[in-house]
Amino acid sequence: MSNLKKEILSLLDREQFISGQNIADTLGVSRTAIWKTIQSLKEEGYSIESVTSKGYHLKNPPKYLSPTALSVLIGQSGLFSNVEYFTTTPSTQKEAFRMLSETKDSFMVVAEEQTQGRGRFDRHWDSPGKTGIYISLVLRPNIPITEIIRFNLFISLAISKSLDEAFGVDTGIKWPNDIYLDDKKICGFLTEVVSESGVINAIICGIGINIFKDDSRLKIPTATSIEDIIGSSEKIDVDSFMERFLDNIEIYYNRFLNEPFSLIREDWKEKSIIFGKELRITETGSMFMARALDINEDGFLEVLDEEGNIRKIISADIEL
Ligand code: BT5
Repeated sequence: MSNLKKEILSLLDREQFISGQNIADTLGVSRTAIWKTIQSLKEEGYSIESVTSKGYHLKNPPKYLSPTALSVLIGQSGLFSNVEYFTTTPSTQKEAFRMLSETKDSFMVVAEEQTQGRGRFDRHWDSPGKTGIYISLVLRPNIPITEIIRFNLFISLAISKSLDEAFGVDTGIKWPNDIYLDDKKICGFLTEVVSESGVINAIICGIGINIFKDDSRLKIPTATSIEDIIGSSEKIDVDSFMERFLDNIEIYYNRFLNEPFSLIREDWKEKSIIFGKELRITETGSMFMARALDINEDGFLEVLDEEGNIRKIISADIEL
């Protein structure tokens, strides 16, 4: 990502104009270079107004994600060292796995569209272009693999809070790996791990979030998007969401590394939508009805089945 783009973006203001000469002097580059870079930012979706004798000002950020803004955020991140951005790719998970050997750091893969997006158990994840956010986070904790179930609890809270803060909604967590809004799925994530001798080498967490309306999603009656819920795309600012998201991922990832689940248990349960309901649970092919009792320190869900037995579940499909 061009540094000049980032630098120009940091100088452009929503309220006032800045002259091309002023930008050129501040950054020590030619006015032609400024002009070219502004054109390139416009192609990325930035609405930049230029008025003779006044200069430039930022009217509106792009409607969808901007690779430049994302790269600025990653530059400020205490967690990720790099972001790999694709306009289209088969799957960000696939790319993330491919890149594992290239670096020992934590990084992110982001795509505007996935042609072979996948869910858990190789199910399909609908990923049409510029209507959702498709991300794979690669994290490198040096901890036992048994900790991974707890990871999902912390990460689900980070995603849910980010959506609430950025879009003024009230999402719910459907254990183990869905985020719901108004009884429909707005986000799904899957956590995969590479480990050696029982110690995690990399967590590859793939997250798909539906932002804008898309007709292809109509075939999935359980799916919804932010635009579907808030009724308009006007107030949707994807870059601001990414800022909240990266902050929260960093906060909750650090909490995951340093704190027991008990410290976020009440917050998590408040966001959970599975308690107090009759659940249809499918676990390794067999189905049973049960009610959720609690979530334990290790992230196992405890349920009471119809025969009165308490069962501990690690991962399952749950229908409400
Ligand atoms: C998940 O799987 O919910 C995890 C989805 C993870 C997707 C991300 S996107 C970035 C990264 N790269 C990838 O290739 N994948 C990850 P699961 O619990 O198995 O849910 C899959 C089911 O959700 C499907 O069988 C559909 O019923 C439904 N579904 C598919 N696409 C959807 C969408 N866009 N929104 C809501 N529901 C969807």
